[in-house]
Amino acid sequence: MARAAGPERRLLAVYTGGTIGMRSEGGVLVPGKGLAAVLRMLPMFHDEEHARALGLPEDTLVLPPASPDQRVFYTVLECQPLFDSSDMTITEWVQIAQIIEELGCLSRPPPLQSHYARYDGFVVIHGTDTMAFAASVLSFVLENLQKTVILTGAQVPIHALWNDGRENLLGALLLAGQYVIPEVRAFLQPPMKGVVMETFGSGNGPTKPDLLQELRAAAERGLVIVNCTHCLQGAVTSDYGAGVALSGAGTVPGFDMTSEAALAKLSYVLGLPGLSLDGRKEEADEMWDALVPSLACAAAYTGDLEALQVLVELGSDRSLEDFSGQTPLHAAARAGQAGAVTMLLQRGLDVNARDKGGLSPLLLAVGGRHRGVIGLLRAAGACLSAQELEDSGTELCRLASRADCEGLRAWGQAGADLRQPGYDGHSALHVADAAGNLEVVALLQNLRGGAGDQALGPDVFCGG
Ligand code: ASN
Repeated sequence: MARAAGPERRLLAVYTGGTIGMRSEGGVLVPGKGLAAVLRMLPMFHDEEHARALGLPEDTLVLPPASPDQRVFYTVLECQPLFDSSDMTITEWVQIAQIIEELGCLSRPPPLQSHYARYDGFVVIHGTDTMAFAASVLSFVLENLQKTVILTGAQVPIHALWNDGRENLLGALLLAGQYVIPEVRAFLQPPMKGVVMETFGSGNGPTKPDLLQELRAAAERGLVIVNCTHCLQGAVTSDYGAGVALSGAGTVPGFDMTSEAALAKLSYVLGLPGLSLDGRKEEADEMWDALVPSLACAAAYTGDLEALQVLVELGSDRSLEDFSGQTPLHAAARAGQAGAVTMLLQRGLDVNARDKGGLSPLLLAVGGRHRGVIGLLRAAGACLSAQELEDSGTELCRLASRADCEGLRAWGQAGADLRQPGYDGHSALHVADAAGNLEVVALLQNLRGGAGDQALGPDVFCGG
């Protein structure tokens, strides 16, 4: 952003609609015509004396002097129809770009010279509902922009007694008039050190070669560009070619970080004294290590096999344990996601891994009574530790007292000895018998007579 030079700055204010110029009709706000006439009557927006002295044409307004040696002149170009911006679509946003770039107002014949050539800067007066979309479209459509384009709007109409419109519009006119803020690409130029980009869906963006080339060149100059999704949930993944192209151009995937978090982290990292680009790479690796396992666990928990596969591949040469020592196999077992468990076992994840709380996938599957998953884990060699086998007695008694047959079956299938006494020396069978719960008694007796996974005694012994 640089201060604009010259005694006269000429702006085009493209009025597309929005609350800022709305009027009340039948108790509801609708787009209102004649914004220029309203502005002409407000001294903060028009210096009538100066306009008269200069003999300005009817359609030209001039701001009171903001600095002694510069005046901002502007023309309001009112579009037809005017829109509540929630009614605007890509067509209207492209038309705004066309107004700026080439022809003329939708309602007037094209001027001899393009608006882009005739004006020093542009203010787009737009409804706030979809302003963010309009801004995004313009930032992509107005290629190689060298002049300032500012979007503004309001929550209260400008002619209301109290309103935010006057300040917003005046701020936009002053900024566009007094400063040169070229397009977002130019944002990649020094002295910029880091940029957070917000992209679509799972981190996808335009793959136009010139854009990718700019990103690549900036990344090679040492600019750190973090790619975050604008979605509230989900993460930047490598599912789409459009996303992979951005990382291929040197951007750093922000995974599920919000843009705010990415900006804070980037500012912190870039602000650390004496940190070299290599140091930043290490930081990026740390970020990677912190995020991939958590994302893989989340995908395993929800049974999102596609995402899980990508993440497991991404982290193939690194540990997939998250901060709590949990692996994706723990998460899949806890949620009873048999498909994810199968995939992870095939990928060779440790079936008996313990998290920081000492829990194994098998124990978590038992806790959730996920019999299918218990079967898969046992077949892959999962077993309860000697300590767990010993401690299981008390848990079995608790289950028996609650007549929790599914829980008892799960423990039996996991290899627990259903005769194991609890802390007071009584077994689950004693508890069920004393409570007169015949169903549980029958179940425990039946399991006693079973074989393999259903047998009373553990058929697999683990050390420890
Ligand atoms: N509905 C209005 C619009 O987007 C909201 C506003 O401008 N404050 O046009």
